[in-house]
Formats: sequence, structure tokens, C-alpha cells
Amino acid sequence: MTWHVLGAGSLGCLWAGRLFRAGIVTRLVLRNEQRLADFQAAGGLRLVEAGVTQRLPVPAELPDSPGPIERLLVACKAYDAETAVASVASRLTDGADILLLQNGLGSQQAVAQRWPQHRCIFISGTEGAYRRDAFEIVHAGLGQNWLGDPDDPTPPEWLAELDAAGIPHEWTREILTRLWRKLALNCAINPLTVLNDCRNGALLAQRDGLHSLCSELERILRACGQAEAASDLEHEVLLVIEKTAENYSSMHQDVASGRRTEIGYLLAQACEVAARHGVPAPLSTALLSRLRARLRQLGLPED
Ligand code: NAD
Ligand code: KPL
Repeated sequence: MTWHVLGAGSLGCLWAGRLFRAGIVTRLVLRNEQRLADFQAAGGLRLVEAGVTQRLPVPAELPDSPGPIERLLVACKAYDAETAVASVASRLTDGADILLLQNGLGSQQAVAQRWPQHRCIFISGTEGAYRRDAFEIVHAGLGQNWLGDPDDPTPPEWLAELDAAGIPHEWTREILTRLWRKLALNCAINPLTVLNDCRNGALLAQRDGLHSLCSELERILRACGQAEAASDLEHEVLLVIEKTAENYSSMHQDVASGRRTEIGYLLAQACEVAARHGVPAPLSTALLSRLRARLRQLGLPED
């Protein structure tokens, strides 16, 4: 069965390149004619791993190309995911699986609600990749990918193909816990790095503020049934800050490069959930307002 990978960015190319290299039938779905022409002119994608570059001529096509789609990996940003799936929806076969590789929460549920006839598998990943050139992707951080279906604990048979491709993965019944935990880490760290224009490590100077924010985020998570994702959050936030002290958070990098952030699927989600469950969230709400004001000032979308 063919893997269609929608979104030829950092993670889309990382996944497509490894699947293709393992001899698994893979096709990249590019946004438009121009991107397809550029991809073909480049001779496919280049994957850089441990300093070694490999050219991988993964076949590519457009959303409206002919042919059915039986397995779709959506590797767009959260704010593009639903529109991207809509662009290929008429090609999805009855039993097609949709794999959603997005940070945060909200976009996965939007896709699952709009296409209930398809099995939607959510992915939470810690691998890191970035684009050095249009179709040159650097695999920058080893990590794990947790896959799960909140509605059905049965693992899909195609996980073996991820083994064959060397894509690290683990099937989990607790995918929402994974996604909420990562969202909470991002909420505690990323907005503050933007507002203070600093590397992650500089946040250690604001231990009291982090303590209060983490306590609030823990209360929000517990109120929405995510007690496990809440457990010992502050401890992990501090560990992550220490481990990534020299790094700029992904949101800081987005803002510094003038790119839209995924805030609508991160801190905004936490605030929405707090409001829905009647949990007071003054710190998160104020943080979101300050961040939105900064984004507005910079001419960037506020969600
Ligand atoms: P990216 O911006 O590098 O790639 C997204 C790609 O999707 C872009 O090439 C864009 O043109 C394409 N796209 C958008 N709409 C499309 C459409 N309608 N049709 C076809 N293509 C479309 O993003 P990324 O870094 O690969 O991130 C994907 C998701 O994974 C994000 O939610 C991100 O937060 C998350 N994530 C990324 C990393 C990382 O290291 N890059 C790590 C962890 C999580
Ligand atoms: O995931 C991250 C990011 O930068 O997006 C970390 C390093 C955990 C900071 O929130």
C-alpha cells in the first residue's frame, strides 16, 4: 500500500525519505505546480543525517493527481492540516487511514470530526529536522514518535513498515496524554522565550513565575481528565529547560523568522479548555494576551 505524504517540509521529507529509502512505495503530495516543478528540478529531496547527504528521488504529485489514497501522512503545520486534508479528501478510499503529525491539539480533532469515516491516527514526535534548502532536510535530533488512535487501541498492521524504514516509533493507548504533556511543556516554555526574546536557559532566572504557571497548567490538565499529563509538570519543564538551555524554542525561531506560530493549537488550546471547564487561568490568559499583542506588533497572525 502506498504512503502518501502531504507536506514536503522538514518532517514530511524526513518521513518520506526514510520510507522511500527502505523500498516502501511512497509519494510526496506537493501544494502546487510550482512546488512540483521545483522538486523535480532539484531531482527529489536531499536528506542529511550525521553529516552525510543522500539524494532520494521520491516520486511526487499534486493534490488533484489521479489515483486513490489509502494511507495519508499529513505533515503540515497544525493551522494548515485541515485545508491540506480537504485538498485530497476526494481521493481517500473508504478504509483509508489519516496519520496526523502535528504539534499541539485541536487540528487533529478538527480533521477527525470532519472525516469520521476514516481512521485518524495522532502522532506526537520528538525527532527534530529543519530545512537547509528548499528540499534539503537536516535530521537534527534523534527522538521518538508515539502513535495512537484515541478511539481504537488496535495497532495498525503497517507499523512494521516504520520498523523497516528505521523510523522510531511506539504505539500507545495514551496518545492524548502524550500530546497534552508536550502541549503543556510548550505552553510553559515557548511563549516566555518569545516575550523575553531569549534562549530556553534564560527562563531559569524566572523560577517563581514558572512555578505558578506550571501549577496553573497542571490544574487545567487535571480538569480536562489529563491527570497523567499533569503529573510533575514543573519538574519536567525545568529538566527540558536545562537540557535545551542553549536552544531557542521553536516558537522563538518561528517569530524570529517572521513565520506564523502554532499558538492557536498550544497556549490558546489550554486557555479554551480552562474556560470550558470553568478553571481559573489568569496566568495563561495573560500570557496569551501578551503574546498575541507581540505577534500583532510584528505583523504576524495571532492564532
Ligand atoms: P514545515 O513548515 O517544515 O513543513 C510543512 C510543509 O507543509 C511545508 O512544506 C508546507 O508548504 C506544506 N503544506 C502546507 N499546506 C499544504 C497543503 N495544503 N498542501 C501541501 N503541502 C502543504 O513543518 P514541520 O517542521 O515539518 O512541522 C510539521 C509539524 O510537526 C508541526 O506541527 C510542527 O510543530 C511539528 N514538529 C516539528 C518538528 C521539527 O523538528 N521540524 C519537531 C516536532 C514537531
Ligand atoms: O518542544 C520544544 C520547542 O521548542 O517547541 C521545547 C524544546 C520542549 C521547548 O518547549
